[in-house]
Amino acid sequence: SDGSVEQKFSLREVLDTFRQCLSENKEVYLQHYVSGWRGLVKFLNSLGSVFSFISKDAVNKIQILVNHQNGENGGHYITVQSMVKYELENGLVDLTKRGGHPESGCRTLLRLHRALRWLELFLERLRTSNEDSKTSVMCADAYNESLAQHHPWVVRKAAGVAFCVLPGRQAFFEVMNVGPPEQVVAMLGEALPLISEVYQITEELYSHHNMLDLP
Ligand code: 1PX
Repeated sequence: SDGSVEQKFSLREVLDTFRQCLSENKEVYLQHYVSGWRGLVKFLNSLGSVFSFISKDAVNKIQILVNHQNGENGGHYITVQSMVKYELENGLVDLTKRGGHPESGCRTLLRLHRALRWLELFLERLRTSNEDSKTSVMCADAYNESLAQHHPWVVRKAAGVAFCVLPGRQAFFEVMNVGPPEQVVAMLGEALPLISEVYQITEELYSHHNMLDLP
């Protein structure tokens, strides 16, 4: 809002939380992962209510993870690695079909993890785009290459409609509140390797435990 003294939302801070995600021995801190997503959801909400069916689902998943962290077994939900170990060793994950554990941390995080791949692809397209590039097209291409493969037709259709009302590249860059386009591009260049590393580490962990298709 104009004239307000409160710190303006900046995507830079959000992407910085992904820097804090990695521990020294390359484990992924759940707390920072979750706050990264919180910031992204805030950004999404600032784009308008057409996107609320998307942010609602993300918020729901964030809340499930937060509940695990604050629950009586919260001590096991410090890193993604410790969460996976704990839930697997205690039979808390539905591995082949949905059953007694529809809200396991593992299946919930997997949904955000897949969305992180979309983010990585989308941001890379934004980074290398030019003034004539269309955000809707970049977003749809990134989606089709990643998340769409895990979504039923009706969700893909709704997502496609939402992409069409994305602001153009210039307005989009302004909402990011990072500065002039060159600065946005530079920030993306810094943030992308971090996001990519977090994604890669999680992907290898899930693949190692055969959990890439959790129901
Ligand atoms: C500078 C760019 C920053 C943009 C930040 C945007 C943040 C986007 C946050 C998206 C989070 C999406 C989480 C989706 C998780 C999911 O796949 N859920 C589905 C499966 O869950 P289930 O529990 O049933 O197994 C669920 O069915 C999802 C439904 C909602 C629709 C998801 C559409 C995802 C489109 C992602 C692209 C977001 C476009 C934002 C445009 C900027």
